[in-house]
Amino acid sequence: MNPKTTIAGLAAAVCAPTALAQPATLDVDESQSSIFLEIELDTPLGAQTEDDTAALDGTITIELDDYDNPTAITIVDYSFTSGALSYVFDYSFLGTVTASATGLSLGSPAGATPATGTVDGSGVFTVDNVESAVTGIVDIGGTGTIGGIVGSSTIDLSTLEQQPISVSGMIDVTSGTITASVDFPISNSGTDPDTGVVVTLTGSATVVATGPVPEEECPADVNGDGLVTPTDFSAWVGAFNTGAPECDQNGDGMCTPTDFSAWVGNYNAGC
Ligand SMILES: [Ca+2]
Ligand SMILES: [Ca+2]
Repeated sequence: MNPKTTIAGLAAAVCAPTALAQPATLDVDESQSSIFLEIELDTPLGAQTEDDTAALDGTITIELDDYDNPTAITIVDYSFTSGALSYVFDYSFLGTVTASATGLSLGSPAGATPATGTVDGSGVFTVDNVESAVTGIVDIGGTGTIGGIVGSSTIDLSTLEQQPISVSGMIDVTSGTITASVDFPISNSGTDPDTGVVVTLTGSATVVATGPVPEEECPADVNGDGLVTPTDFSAWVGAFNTGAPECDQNGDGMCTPTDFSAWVGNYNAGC
């Protein structure tokens, strides 16, 4: 049998730029991304709140159900790091407390489950139950009476209880480039066991990240010329004979005769 007769009459299909759902890794634009962190220091001599900001760097990996008209977004993982933050709490004649936050990072804990949310027609999205791990060291020290009360304490943020967060933002796909503007809330508190001083952290990581729309997978285009045509059949036969990766049309990791009917199916599906 001439195998080409098997597929005779199938129109050649040009691979459209629509991508199948697959993850896209976006780079954080440090010039547009920052962490804002407020520290409330609750001491027997009163509570005070100070804030500071620093640039943020890192990556975020997302997946859109449709890179042309997304209706769902999955946050696969993310990892952001910031520069040091510093705080001065002025207790007037009672002295001064200084705090610094170093080694700050915000990201998905190891083994986190990707979380999915909906995207509306204008690209606005919310994703709930995003697992979050905040790490970093907050060092606190002081002078005068307040310094004596607060003492010198170190809070390791990674030891505090970590709760899943709701992440919101805006997604835009233009000319093959994805731009995500995302707000990650930060909320945590810790108590120094020796002094009873309560340190509460509140803030957010505001991230603008960009990256290319992932390359589409087009398994039927075995010869990789960007077109799905009957010549891909002979290319598939060649891949079958040599056991090349392109032979595997059903994605089971093996090159077997069943991949022939899978190729026909992929051919008919186009790209
Ligand atoms: Ca081809
Ligand atoms: Ca296979």
